[in-house]
Amino acid sequence: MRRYSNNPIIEPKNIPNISPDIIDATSVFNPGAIKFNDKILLMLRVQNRARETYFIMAESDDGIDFEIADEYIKWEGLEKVNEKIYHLYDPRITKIGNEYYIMFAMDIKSGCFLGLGKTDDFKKFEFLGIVSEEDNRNGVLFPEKVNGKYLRLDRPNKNQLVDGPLTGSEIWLSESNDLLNWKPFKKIISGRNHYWDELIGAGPPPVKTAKGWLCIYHGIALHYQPIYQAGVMLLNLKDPFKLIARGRFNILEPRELYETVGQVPNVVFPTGIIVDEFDDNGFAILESSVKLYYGATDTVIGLAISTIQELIEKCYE
Ligand code: BMA
Repeated sequence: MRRYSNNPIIEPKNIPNISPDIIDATSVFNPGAIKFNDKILLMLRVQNRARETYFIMAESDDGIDFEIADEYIKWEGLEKVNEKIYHLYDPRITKIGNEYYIMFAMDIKSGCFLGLGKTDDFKKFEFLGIVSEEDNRNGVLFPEKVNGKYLRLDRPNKNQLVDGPLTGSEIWLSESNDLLNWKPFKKIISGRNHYWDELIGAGPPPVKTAKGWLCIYHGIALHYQPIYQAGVMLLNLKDPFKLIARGRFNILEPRELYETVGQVPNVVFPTGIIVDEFDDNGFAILESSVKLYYGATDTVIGLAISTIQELIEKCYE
């Protein structure tokens, strides 16, 4: 992928003070992205100096210069969780029908689970519920039902890193009839030990192309310190549990200073994708440009650019 030349596009200093909770923000990263009313919207993950997490909306005409809201998102219905909530983070936004769904990780007292919210105007946000039974992260909804079921990629957390978080080495496809109750259906891919993607997790929502569902995921190489990178895979359109191709090489890795030095070094973490053009049947056009939004070092947001065609080719390399 090609980095935008003026990366990072959003930094902590761009976050307005939202007194009394956010003053002189520490970091802004791992944003959800979606097109809405001809604008590109990002849902920013912002951390303050208390290391508390907030979601803040940002909007742009060109996907580069963003205007950041001066209030943070308040989820209606979050009070129905009767357990201490520490953080909601890493939102992924998917449009299904006329609704916009946001799936995010929730650190609560009993572990890390997937939460689901929705909005139709990006002004009012409703929390729908906790939607994973087991510890899980990186939940990403498909933009339409397939074979009569809602689908998502997710990443059960089953690997305990020494001195680190509970993480995972498998991306699964789960299915649901109502978006609230989910059943793991099939494992899609496993981490490749010794290579760039030993631990893995889904990235932005899958993109429908004539060649299959194009999915960007993150992979972690377990060195002295973990290195977070991004890669691609292609899933069968009608049976998305069937892997068609998976790239050997990563498509983005920490190289620039803002990707190597920061709160958490050596992290690029893709969470938002904007595809410019779709055909009348809802397939991304091969020549269409793709904007990938990613968190870098858990500190700033970067933008990287490619095309659908190039990303599909990378799946086969
Ligand atoms: C992962 C997630 C991400 C984070 C990354 C690097 O486990 O928690 O939110 O960006 O680690 O710290």
